[in-house]
Amino acid sequence: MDLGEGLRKAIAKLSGATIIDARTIREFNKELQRALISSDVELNLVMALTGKIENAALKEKLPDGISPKEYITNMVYEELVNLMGKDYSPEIKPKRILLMGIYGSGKTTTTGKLAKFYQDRGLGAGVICCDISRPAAYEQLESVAKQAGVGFYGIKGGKDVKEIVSKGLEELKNKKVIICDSSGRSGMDAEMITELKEIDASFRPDERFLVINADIGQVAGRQAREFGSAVGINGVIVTKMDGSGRGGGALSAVNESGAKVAFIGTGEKLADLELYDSKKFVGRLLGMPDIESLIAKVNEAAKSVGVKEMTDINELNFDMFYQQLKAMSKMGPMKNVLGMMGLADVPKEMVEGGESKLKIYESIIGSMTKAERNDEKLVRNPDRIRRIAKGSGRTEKDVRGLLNDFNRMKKIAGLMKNDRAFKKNFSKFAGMK
Ligand SMILES: Nc1nc2c(ncn2[C@@H]2O[C@H](COP(=O)(O)OP(=O)(O)OP(=O)(O)O)[C@@H](O)[C@H]2O)c(=O)[nH]1
Ligand SMILES: [Mg+2]
Repeated sequence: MDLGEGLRKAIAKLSGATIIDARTIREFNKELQRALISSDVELNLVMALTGKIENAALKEKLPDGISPKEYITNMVYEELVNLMGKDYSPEIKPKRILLMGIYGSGKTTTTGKLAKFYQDRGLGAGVICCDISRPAAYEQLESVAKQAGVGFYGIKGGKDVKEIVSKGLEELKNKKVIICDSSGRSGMDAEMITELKEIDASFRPDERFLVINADIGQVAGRQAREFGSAVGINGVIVTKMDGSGRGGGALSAVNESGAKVAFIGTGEKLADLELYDSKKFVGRLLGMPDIESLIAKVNEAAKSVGVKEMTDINELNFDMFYQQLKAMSKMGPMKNVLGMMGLADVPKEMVEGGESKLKIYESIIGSMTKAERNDEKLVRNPDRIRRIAKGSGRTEKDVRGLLNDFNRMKKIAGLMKNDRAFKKNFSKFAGMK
């Protein structure tokens, strides 16, 4: 069970509660503890958090007009945000960045992701291979750099990091952001530290990041401390947040160590890098809509299929609706998209149902005339419904279903800016409540 699922399960227990009594809060806390501990959050932190919740929930009077569930969810949200740290916003300016970390933590992949991150923001980027330990390190980074479309420098078989750095800086002198990838080892050792210090002295980085695999959970705290005192770090990049059940443990431990989480890696692809924002992270875990990320994703997908930006919701017609459906299918798996909408625990059948619904609607809209696509009122005519159903090989009920959804979408789009209303209405739209 992942952390989000556990937390939402705990919160679901409060659904029917009309008052917060000691028993309710204890049962809730037990679930909360189980979820956090199974995600490898340090025991002391877990106990402190649930203790705080118990105290506050039993002492404070419930404000008017708010349910126990809303009240406690909000408290858990605030406490988890504290536990998981802050947000990070890097300065978008020329700089040198050094990445370090133990073997296999994701340094080389992240070097490429970061280079792309800055290049996408208008700063030409280049990477230097200072991994002199692993045989294929040169080729791997070269290929990553090529994919990212950024500059690359390395010396195949080279063993002198000082030489690599000075030649690399010369070669990449036209690049605004330069990122240096370094060797990994199975643990912190004297050789690694010496090598890092040598790179550090000639590369003179503005930022040093420790790359950590989320799988190591609370050990991340110790690692951040060790690298911090041996070489000095400006922050931590936690990778493999997509596959690890221990991400919560890693994030909270890094925060506890006093280091900052700067980015998180959420997949193997170059685009799978996110600026860390504990509010967003916790919000997603608790099933709160992440409208900002959703809108960014929608815009990105819309751009990729050439959808015209809609300025007035009344302009929405079937052509646009069709384009939007196409864009939606480019936004990635329905499950992730629903997660951002705050609907993380939608049953599997419904997710699949949603996916096949898109296909049905595509075929129905494909059978409409141009006039019908522009004017939804025409499609309300029973003769036309019959004809469109026949032409698309669908039922008349399917066509009427599309009309309903189209109209609901029109209403919802108008409400998109208001989180709560959006969530409520989206749930209605998707027939989930
Ligand atoms: N799912 C997932 N996989 C990742 C992520 N980041 C890296 N990986 C994968 O993890 C593996 C190791 O990544 P590398 O970038 O080679 O790690 P490294 O730290 O450079 O490894 P060494 O150079 O051997 O120390 C690769 O298979 C990557 O594709 C991530 O955020 N999510
Ligand atoms: Mg590497």
